[in-house]
Amino acid sequence: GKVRAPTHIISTISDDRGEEPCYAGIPMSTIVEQGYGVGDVISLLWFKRSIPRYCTQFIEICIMLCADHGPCVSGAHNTIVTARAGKDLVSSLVTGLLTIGPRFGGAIDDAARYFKDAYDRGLTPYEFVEGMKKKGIRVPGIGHRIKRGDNRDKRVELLQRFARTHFPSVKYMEYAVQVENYTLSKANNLVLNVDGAIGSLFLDLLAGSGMFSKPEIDEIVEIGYLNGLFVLARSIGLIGHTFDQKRLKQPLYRHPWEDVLYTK
Ligand code: Q5B
Repeated sequence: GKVRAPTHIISTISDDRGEEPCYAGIPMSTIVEQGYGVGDVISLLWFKRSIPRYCTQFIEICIMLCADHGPCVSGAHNTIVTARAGKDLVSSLVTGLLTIGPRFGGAIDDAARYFKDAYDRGLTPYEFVEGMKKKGIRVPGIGHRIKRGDNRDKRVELLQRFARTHFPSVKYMEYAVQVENYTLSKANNLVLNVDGAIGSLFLDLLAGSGMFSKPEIDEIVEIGYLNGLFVLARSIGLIGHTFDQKRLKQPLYRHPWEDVLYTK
């Protein structure tokens, strides 16, 4: 029989060899003519399948409400400083993206991992939070620099409202809310933040949609797909900040001496 020479690359998500590109087997003409959205494209290329409309709508809402959060956050600040140093779009974008991590925007995967583990093991919020404290680990998805118990994050409320209306089950999100109730009893800044809301609700999407097997859900959580949502979304805002600085012809940024504590 025929012997296939081993290939250097294996790829399973898209195919550009035919008349038109296909995403997870779906031809581009179908994607365009049947009105697929960005949520569908993300699902095809990341999860290799079509998922129900409420799920792709949820993905699109995550993208829209994480697209930007003003000029003062770590990512936008880096991008603004870089654009003002005269650097190009890609350099300005990636310097902002590089700040995304466990403290800023990149806590979604860990929030999903820890909430899932705690819920699946039946831990009470007290056991979960105090257990994390003993290990010296901050609860991912909890806490914010400017949001408070009496000044909640509207983005979190919008996600919760959408999910409560459209998802068959929101058990992981309700668990995250119970955790928030407990952390808020300790300090007013320990709210469920946007990373925690997306992390817990994506678990509900994966578990409740009937589109993913248990091993697939475990793999998605283990590999860490969900920070990708923040990276993708915030790129939109960071690109905007780059154009904004260039349009405004802003000069080289230099931090004021008065705002530095020079000490020995
Ligand atoms: N404490 C977010 O901290 C922040 C605790 C905690 C237990 C916690 C912190 C944190 C986990 C990571 C996370 C996503 C660094 C945040 C985002 C996107 C954004 C950003 C934007 C956007 C804030 C004061 C006291 C200390 C701490 C304790 C704090 N967090 N304990 N679990 N999770 N969260 N990140 O205000 O006894 O005094 O030592 O790491 O989920 O990034 O808009 O800005 O869209 O761009 O600096 O929304 O919460 O508070 O460090 O002064 O801590 O609270 O141990 O206790 P802060 P700190 P103590 S959303």
